[in-house]
Amino acid sequence: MTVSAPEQASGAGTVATIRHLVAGSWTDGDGGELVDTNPARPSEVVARGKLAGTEELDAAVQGAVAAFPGWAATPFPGRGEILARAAAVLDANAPAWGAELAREEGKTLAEGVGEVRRAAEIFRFFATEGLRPIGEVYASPRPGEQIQLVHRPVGPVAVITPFNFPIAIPAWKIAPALAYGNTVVWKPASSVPLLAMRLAEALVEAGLPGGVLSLVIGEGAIGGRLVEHPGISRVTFTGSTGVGRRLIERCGALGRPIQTEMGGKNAAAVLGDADLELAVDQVIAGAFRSTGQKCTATSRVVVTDAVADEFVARLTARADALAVGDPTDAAVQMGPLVSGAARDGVLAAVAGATGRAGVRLLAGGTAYTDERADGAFLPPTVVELAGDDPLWREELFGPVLAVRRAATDREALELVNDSVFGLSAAVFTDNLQAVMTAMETVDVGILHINSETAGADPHVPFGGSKESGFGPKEQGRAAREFFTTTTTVYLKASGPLER
Ligand code: UN1
Repeated sequence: MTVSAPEQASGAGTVATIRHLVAGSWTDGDGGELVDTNPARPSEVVARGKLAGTEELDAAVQGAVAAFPGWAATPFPGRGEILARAAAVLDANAPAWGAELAREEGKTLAEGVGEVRRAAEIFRFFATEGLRPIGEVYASPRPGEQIQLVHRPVGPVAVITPFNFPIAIPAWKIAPALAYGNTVVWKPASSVPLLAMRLAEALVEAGLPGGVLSLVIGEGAIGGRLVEHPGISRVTFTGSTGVGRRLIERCGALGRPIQTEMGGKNAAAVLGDADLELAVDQVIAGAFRSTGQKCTATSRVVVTDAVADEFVARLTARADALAVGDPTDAAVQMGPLVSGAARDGVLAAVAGATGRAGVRLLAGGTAYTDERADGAFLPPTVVELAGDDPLWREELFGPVLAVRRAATDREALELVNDSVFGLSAAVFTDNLQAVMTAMETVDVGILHINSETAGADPHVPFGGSKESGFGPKEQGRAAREFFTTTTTVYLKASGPLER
């Protein structure tokens, strides 16, 4: 099949054309218009084109079904070499694609380039996955028999990804899906089509056979159709808890396995003996990198009374001092939110809270009136709460940090658990008893001792508890659980060796 790639790297001022990769060919889309804009300067168009329509989606799934037997039967060096080549393409393009990421999504240039390199790292990890053990052998209670657990690919997988890590989250779903022999139909958030095309482009350049990965850029309805499509075997989703829950219900009705990575309201506990300089540094990074738009972002802090005044004073000063502006400017530390609508939603939640009893605004909280007013900018915002409040409970997905004080270290750790979410938490202390208590009682999927709540290494499991996640964990060897199915084989010869 002929494949013509999208045009080369688009710098400031250029407008890329949105295309979809359907069963091995780049297509123009037969759905509605899509205009992808720069959230720092909404009048600047980054990419333009058409959304995918239902015919393209159906062709993509058919392509994935048709390509599956050949890809599943490809011995692992063949699959691994393609993933390794894709990693090299990602690395080579990291500066250009990282800049596009900053322009399209709004995170800083350093974070954008870092994210493309992280995607490369993920592909490198999964490129060698075929060299690791792929099954288990058990003893049998019967003579002459062995029991083997064999992992097999599951079939065409639907991958649905959010805007906030436009290339890393797709990489950590697509790389293991492909490494274990599955084919993929991928629907990214329609606000980040350019970076989605870049990842697909890297895999095409690496030699991925047509149909093994299709990219359909569409809105919610296309995602819904994809999830329910009869050709799809499993669904992996990262996004909001609301959408995730609806997809879980749909998949439940279809008896279709689904893995979801959803919301977070991650707390950092700063205990009485904490290194305050470290804690302030890490909480600032956790709360405001990516403009707080990470499911792992620090959005709550509990600080023990003994150090609360000093911690809050230092934290507020640092938040006020962050440089907010165009994320492609290397001196800027925090860019805009993904869109004006996202900014307005966060602003409304903060404005609503500041009228309530027990809520004290310490930093930020109001929109810019200078040259940043047109962009989706918000200042780093810190709010102190005297007790419970919606700002304590609801995920805002923006640069807003809610602080509460606790009388004791024990109470601080208890407040970390005071959430329906359980993705990640951080505890700042060198007190071994507090660390052990946190390890045993804090109900989260990821626990950081003396580091920020965000971040995920590619070789270790990632995912949350409570309402943050559903189904097996992602990344590292944990990814095998979702992207393979097992067959327990009772293996016995039918008779003696000599017949
Ligand atoms: C990170 O903390 O670096 O959607 C990654 C999210 C998470 C990824 C976090 N699934 O923000």
